[in-house]
Amino acid sequence: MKLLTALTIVALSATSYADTLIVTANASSWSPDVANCVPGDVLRFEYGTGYPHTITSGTSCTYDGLYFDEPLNSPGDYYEFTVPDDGTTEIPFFCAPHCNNGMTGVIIIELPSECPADTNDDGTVNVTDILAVVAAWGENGGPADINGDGVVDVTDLLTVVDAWGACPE
Ligand SMILES: [Cu+2]
Repeated sequence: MKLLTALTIVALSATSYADTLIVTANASSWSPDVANCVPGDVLRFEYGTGYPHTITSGTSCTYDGLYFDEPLNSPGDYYEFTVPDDGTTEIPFFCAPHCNNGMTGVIIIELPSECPADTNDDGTVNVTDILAVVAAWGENGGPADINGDGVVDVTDLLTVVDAWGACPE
């Protein structure tokens, strides 16, 4: 079982597929103004057009002092923010000069499942999940692609075996 655990850890740790999402500062809006992402993704806030902007975290047009407050003054300016992996699910942001014109947005962070090997979400990792992995063998993605690496294969099977039993509450 130690070997299985080691293999699973290797498989899981090799599966950070960070994306970069561009958020553009327009004259008085962000596009997109809702940025859906997962922890580890990079948000790249870019100057697009209009008068100088800022990318500032917080609500009610007030910097929260938590994440960022950076200028986006002219073409070529950008600020990159790595989405935190601390359980945060929402980070509101705005542009200070244009916040009152509605230049606001929000980062929505989808947290990873606590029990990814539970392919059918019934609260238990059991033979049903083994069968789901076998049935989806070789497919690209889907719930049986437990480690999210784009293919259902032996690492997913090992993850099921290693997570056998009830999911953590
Ligand atoms: Cu602005």
